[in-house]
Amino acid sequence: MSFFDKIKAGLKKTKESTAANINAVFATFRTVDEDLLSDLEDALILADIGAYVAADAIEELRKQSKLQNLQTKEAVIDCLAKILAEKMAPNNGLQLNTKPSVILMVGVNGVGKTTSIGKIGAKLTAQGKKVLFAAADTFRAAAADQLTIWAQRAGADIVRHAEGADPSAVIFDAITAAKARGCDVVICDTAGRLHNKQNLMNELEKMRRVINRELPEASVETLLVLDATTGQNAISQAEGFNSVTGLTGLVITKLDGTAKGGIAIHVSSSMQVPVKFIGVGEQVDDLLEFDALDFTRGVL
Ligand SMILES: Nc1nc2c(ncn2[C@@H]2O[C@H](COP(=O)(O)OP(=O)(O)OP(=O)(O)O)[C@@H](O)[C@H]2O)c(=O)[nH]1
Ligand SMILES: [Mg+2]
Repeated sequence: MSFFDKIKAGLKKTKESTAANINAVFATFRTVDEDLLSDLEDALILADIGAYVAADAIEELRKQSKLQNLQTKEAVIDCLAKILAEKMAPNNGLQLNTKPSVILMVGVNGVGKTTSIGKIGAKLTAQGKKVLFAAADTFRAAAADQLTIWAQRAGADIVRHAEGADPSAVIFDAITAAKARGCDVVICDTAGRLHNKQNLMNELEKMRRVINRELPEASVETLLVLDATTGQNAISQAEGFNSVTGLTGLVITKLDGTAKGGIAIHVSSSMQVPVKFIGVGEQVDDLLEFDALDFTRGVL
């Protein structure tokens, strides 16, 4: 499957549902008027783009439709796709400029952290990078086993400790090993945690401190993994994790399983954190580098 076919297939449910709503809006289209704008706004909100973001986008569309004298359905939709894409934080790609660099994956339980690490690791090793996984989800033994399988699949090394070990100690050892072995990137898996559980968030802060202490000059990407099927709760997850670890990017997973893909637009534009990847399936190559305009066109 080509890249664009994958985006299209991954967004199939969102597209079908949103496109049906938008087609209904345009069923009696003659000109861009207040009724049309208001119905479009409703369609955006139904796709989980969020009320504020939708209202801003429609306001901008009102202006642009006059300036550009938009006459056709296609022109209106294309203009709206561009407006929404521009509202999102621009994707600057993974910033991994030091050797080693670090990627810290965080998020609530079951969102796809470990799977996304496997997929990102495979992308990096395919680029010729030496990658090491740190199994800092020590909460359950199966977590490190799962990451070990992904390490084999991705051609990455792994550092793991026994179940129940201090996750910060795993990260410390992984960084030490990465320095000794000349690795390019350390990717740290962490246990799923709720953003409002203070003790677990403190543990995460400690991991972040160890990285800063051991690699003060290093590029560090802190990526929040969000499950697209969870809807509006993604916003409070993003705010909670951002206040503790400072997010540099988002990975939106399970887009293949939801009609609410607009949540990616909502979180990225309201928090001004870029979406770096989207997950559209369970296989190793089901992770796509994010392109805002392809995405908003796919949604609409
Ligand atoms: N359909 C689909 N499934 C996904 C995607 N990403 C992850 N999954 C599935 O989601 C489930 C949970 O994935 P994990 O990677 O274990 O999630 P996690 O965040 O590491 O979970 P915890 O460590 O328990 O917090 C697995 O069955 C994955 O195969 C995706 O993009 N699409
Ligand atoms: Mg996991």
